[in-house]
Amino acid sequence: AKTTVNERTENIPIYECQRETPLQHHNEHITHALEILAKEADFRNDDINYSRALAFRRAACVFKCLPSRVEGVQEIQSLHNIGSHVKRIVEDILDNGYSSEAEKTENNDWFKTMMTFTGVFGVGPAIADKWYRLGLRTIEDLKIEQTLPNKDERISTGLTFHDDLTLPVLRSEAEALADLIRCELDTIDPQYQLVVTGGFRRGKDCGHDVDILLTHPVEGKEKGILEDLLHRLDRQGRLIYGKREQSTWNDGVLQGENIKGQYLKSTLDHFEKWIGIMKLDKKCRQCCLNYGLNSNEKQQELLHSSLDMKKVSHLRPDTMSHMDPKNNSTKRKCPSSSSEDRGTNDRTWYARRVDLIVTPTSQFYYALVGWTGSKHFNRSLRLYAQKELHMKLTSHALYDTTKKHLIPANSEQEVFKNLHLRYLEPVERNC
Ligand code: 8DG
Ligand code: MN
Ligand code: MN
Repeated sequence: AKTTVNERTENIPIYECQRETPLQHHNEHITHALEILAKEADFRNDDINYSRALAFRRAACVFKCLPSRVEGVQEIQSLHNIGSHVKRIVEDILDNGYSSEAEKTENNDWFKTMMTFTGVFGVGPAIADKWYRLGLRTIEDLKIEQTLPNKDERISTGLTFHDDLTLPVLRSEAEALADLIRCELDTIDPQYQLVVTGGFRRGKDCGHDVDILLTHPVEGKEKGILEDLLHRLDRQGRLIYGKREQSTWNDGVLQGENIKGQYLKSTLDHFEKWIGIMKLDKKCRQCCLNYGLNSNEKQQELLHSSLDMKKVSHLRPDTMSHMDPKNNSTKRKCPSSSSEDRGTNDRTWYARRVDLIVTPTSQFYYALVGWTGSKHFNRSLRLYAQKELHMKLTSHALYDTTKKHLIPANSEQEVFKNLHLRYLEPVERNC
């Protein structure tokens, strides 16, 4: 007999980290609307709306892990994390094909402007809202308004390279960048290891940046690598802008003043890192057809207008050596450095957002889980650790607050084991 969605889903575990959330799922028509409403709540930037955004995201996550498309509202009656507001939204979608509330939000002037402005590197909801209230609406408005963004070098760089930075970074570019850095590291000390984390490690085909984790098997030898590496990249003329942050980690951090849950709100950690913008040759963009491309229409358009389609990569994430920290890649030939800046249109490179993070080897696997994400998955892990195990999880460590000691991990599997959770592959952490 055919089982109903109810029968198949009533045992969905409470925490997102206890269940598989694939990249592609069956309820995009619902999650799209919920994510718009979550975004809008985020933009409002206060405690009440923080909770509202979380509620929309939690609900969206439930729909992402359902085994089939929801066709009737009775199917979701017994699901947890679906409140009356979300039920009304789903009902509207099932009746009319779309959510009038989400559509209204999408067409709202403030929301549209907030989307545009927070899309600029270095701009958060507070600044975006300030600009909105000054009557500014478009990127052009910001560029003309000399006084505002130029005060902040980060924002002015974000504006200068806005077109590039809103062009999605492709997997082939993440690979090329990793090759380039791998090559430099090899000449310094081949024992240095790097792994591409973030969305690419979760199987995404494109993203807003490249997140790279760096480490060395000898504790302490990771210190200084970033300075050395950045110096080399700078000499090649690859750095456009960047801010290097020193490590602020110490043993006191893990007992954590924020144990009450404040740290759940923030993804910030204490690693030495570089948050910046690099030049990457245009020829590094190769279309990747293995996974379904992001449904976002703009991305589709951009993909097809500006891509070199000659080479189509069929690499899946699990076949890529960079994505597996244990698979030490063989030495590669250094790709040639990018050519000189020759103005905007005929230049040979794109500006790309890059995060480089340095971790001591003892914290590597916690860092790997943290920097693989998703952000919501991390939040769920941390909440679960705190509520169910009385432990504090960060991107640095797992700390048992009762026994007052650290729990080490020598693999990602061990991180999950320490948390008494079934292991989830990175591609199953897309909540
Ligand atoms: P995208 O770039 O493909 O659009 O998405 P993403 O790769 O999932 O998001 P991200 O903003 O690049 O963040 C990657 C992960 O890094 C995310 O799960 C949060 C995590 N993370 C930490 N610590 C920190 C931190 O200090 N700052 C930031 N921005 N992210 C951090 O574990
Ligand atoms: Mn990323
Ligand atoms: Mn990032």
